[in-house]
Amino acid sequence: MAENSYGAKDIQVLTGLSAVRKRPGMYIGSTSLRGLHHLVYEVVDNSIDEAMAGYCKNITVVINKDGSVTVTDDGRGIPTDLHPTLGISALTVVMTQLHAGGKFEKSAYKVSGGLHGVGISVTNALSKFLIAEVKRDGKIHTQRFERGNPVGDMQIIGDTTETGTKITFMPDEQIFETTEFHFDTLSVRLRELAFLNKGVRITIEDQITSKKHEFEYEGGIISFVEFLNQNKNKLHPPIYIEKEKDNIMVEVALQYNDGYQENVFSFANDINTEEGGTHLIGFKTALTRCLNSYAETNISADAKLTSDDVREGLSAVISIKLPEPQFEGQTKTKLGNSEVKGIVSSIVNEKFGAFLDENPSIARSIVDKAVTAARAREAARKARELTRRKGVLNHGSLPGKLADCQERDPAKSELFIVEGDSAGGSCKSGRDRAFQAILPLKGKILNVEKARLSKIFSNNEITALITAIGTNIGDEFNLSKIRYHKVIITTDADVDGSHIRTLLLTFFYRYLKPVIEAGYVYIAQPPLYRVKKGNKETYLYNDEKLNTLLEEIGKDGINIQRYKGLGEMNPPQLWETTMNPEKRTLLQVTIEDAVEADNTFTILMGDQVDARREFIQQHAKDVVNLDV
Ligand code: 0RA
Repeated sequence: MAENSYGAKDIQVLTGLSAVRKRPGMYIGSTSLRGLHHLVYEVVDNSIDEAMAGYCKNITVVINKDGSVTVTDDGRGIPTDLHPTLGISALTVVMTQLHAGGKFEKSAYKVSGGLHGVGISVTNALSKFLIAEVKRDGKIHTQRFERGNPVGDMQIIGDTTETGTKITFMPDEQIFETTEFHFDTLSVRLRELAFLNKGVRITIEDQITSKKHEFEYEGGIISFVEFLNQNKNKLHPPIYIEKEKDNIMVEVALQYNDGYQENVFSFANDINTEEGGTHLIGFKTALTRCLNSYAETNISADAKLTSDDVREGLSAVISIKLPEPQFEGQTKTKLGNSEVKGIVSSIVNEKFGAFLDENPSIARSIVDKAVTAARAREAARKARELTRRKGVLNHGSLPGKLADCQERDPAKSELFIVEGDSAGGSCKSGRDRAFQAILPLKGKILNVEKARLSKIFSNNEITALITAIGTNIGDEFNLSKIRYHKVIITTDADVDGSHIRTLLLTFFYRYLKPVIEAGYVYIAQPPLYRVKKGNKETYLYNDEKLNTLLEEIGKDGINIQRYKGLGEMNPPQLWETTMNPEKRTLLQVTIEDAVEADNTFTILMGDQVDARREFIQQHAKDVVNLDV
């Protein structure tokens, strides 16, 4: 855009985006990894809108070698004609103005506008550069932006018979804490979008690691539920409910498996409502009511199934589309529209109720399962009362083997969970007792996948862990009672160590999920090698680093020690390499992928021997690497 063509109207455009740069959190939630990934979603949401309007079939997302991302679609292309009031191309307006919807509004339920109701201009504002390429009206148009500002006018660079939009952007390191996109995080969300928008083909490719996934699901959320229940023993084929009422479109797919975990995901206008909301409440209410009512008329008159009882072993997806969603809650992922609860519950009541009446044998197996759950819950309650009376889980009586720290402020305290007494001893001697506590756990902790709550409470290693952490679990869980803001899983770099780490993560995932979500769970990174040449020694944390080093300095006169376990390091070495906050690296555990995590745990720990064998064979390479 020529310097002299700026006028008051353009200044207004530019202030719009400088607000985004000044307070990015207001528009994308945060400037952490989560916010970074939002940049991609804001663009993809527009492509999804095109697909839902029937104009687009293929969407591809590529993480480029330079760290930028390219999103391409074969939709109609962003309009490129002169904007009637602003006097600049519509492309420039869409890219530089917040809420450039208005005249361009495409459908009643459009998802673009995303989680925070913004749009593609926000991605532009927070990008070091962005290049838009639009194929439309027989021409290829392009325009470059830097930190939201156009760098020159839109150009026509060629002819084409195709239509579509290609957006390449580089996140601005002045804005984000990190600018490195995670393939897995993007992949999970894009898969979700492919489930929620049946028929769209979404491809994601990482040119740095050469990973590539393609998603296309003709079954929509039915495919989603099948995916959630893969590798599980299903009680019946998925049940699908669909109905529109008062301009609100409700879709539900559900299927029970013979396990105990609940896997229910809810969406409003394709946004994953992680904090739930009125649609989820409506669903749960109706589910409980239908099953109680079926049980009362057909099985026993006094069925008293709770909502928890009917959700054991349930995998379900609730997806609603509504014209004016209200998002509330900490992460703006809780649906607030009050009218939705009644609409969803009446639709589920009607349709699921009818399904049960028409399918008595399936109805029977679901009710039987819920009744068993109700009994188990009662038994668990009794067991819990018993342990509470014994004082096992009471605050104040810390486990005997916990070597606690002196610090009392949880924000400054760290807990190392260490495998075995001998490693525990070394860590105890190596630590800084002012703020570091050590809890040694014996061997393999209880396999939590197969155990019910009542059994978990009677396992010594588990109760020691729960008491040390301080939050309790289940109904009594209270995050504010946490005793350490860093709970660090410290296991050996071998097969056993990785098994114990998986078990601990399973336990955290199932019973202490908010502790992971709060960012309090970490994995320690003990070194794999110590390389000594003369009196110079270096610790190395992976095989690649070792190879690089050996290439650099050659093998002559070098002493390499491979650490099989923490026990092989003396206490000062442990401090130096693994525990000293100044030197160590910790991996923070996140629940980026509750679905994926659930699958891994299920495969590793569940009943399905074939799936487990296959998983272990597929990952055998990694396991061998760990145990050279
Ligand atoms: C405004 C209006 C129309 C389409 C789009 C924006 C649009 C935006 C993006 C962003 C990525 N891909 C996109 N595809 C389309 C409607 C255009 C029309 O009416 O022809």
